[in-house]
Amino acid sequence: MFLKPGFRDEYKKRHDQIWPELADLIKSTGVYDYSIFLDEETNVLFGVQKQDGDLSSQDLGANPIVRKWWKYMADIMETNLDNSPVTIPLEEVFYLD
Ligand code: RM4
Repeated sequence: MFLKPGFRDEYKKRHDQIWPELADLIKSTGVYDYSIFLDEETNVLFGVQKQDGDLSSQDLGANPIVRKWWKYMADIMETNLDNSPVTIPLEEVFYLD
């Protein structure tokens, strides 16, 4: 994902105060160990999460809570026309168990 420049503190603040209903929804989908890291040089947000199932947090766009969150976040992130964050799936090139 991509943060608009200058919004590091606001992005962190909003996630420190994540809506309980959104956190509950994400967890109930089977997503856990979910972190988002920011590269402050490029404003790239790197999200990594484990899934107990087939769905990731980005697959919940039909849910009204997620739609509301994406709209809330749209002023500080690069988004698609439906307010979903622009994302690039990454290829795993190394894994050590
Ligand atoms: C991010 C973005 C993601 C969401 C997390 C909680 O800023 O909106 O889609 O999974 O927040």
